[in-house]
Amino acid sequence: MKVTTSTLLLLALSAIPAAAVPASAQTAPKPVTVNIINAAKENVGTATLSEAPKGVKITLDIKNLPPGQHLMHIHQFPKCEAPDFKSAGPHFNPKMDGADSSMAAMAGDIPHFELTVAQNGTAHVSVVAPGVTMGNEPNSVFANGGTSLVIHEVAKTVSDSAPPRIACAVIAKK
Ligand SMILES: [Cu+2]
Repeated sequence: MKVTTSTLLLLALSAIPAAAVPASAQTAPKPVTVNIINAAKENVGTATLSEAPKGVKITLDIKNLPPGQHLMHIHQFPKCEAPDFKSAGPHFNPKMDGADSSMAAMAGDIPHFELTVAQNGTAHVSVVAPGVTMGNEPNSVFANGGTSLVIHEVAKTVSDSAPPRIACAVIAKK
């Protein structure tokens, strides 16, 4: 019995380092929290990006935005120059390898999502952007120095162009 017990103890002890630091924890990107500003350069909350099984989960903690529905996308450049945020460029749409790339939605799109801001100007919601990653891929939100999260005035696309941009957050590695 004595041998068995000490053998078990040894096994248990040797298993501790592997259990304490799983391999996935060493390679998974850390969540990144970015500040969102409006056209007046005021802080209107944060977005926390974390790796999801498929895509990047964006958790929004919004204050002082106009109530109602808004479009939100990931745009190409990590630049939020108020008041129009045109510096953020077009939707993030990296060239991807693979036959299906031309058929795919743009990486920066967040399909079937409208950001709903309550009457008091707040929103607490999370959504997964399925076309992006937080790794080293061309469609990573950190590719080419980063991207940006852009919130539009309304949720309707008017005559083929996106509505004005009312808020923006730079997404970049710190
Ligand atoms: Cu957009």
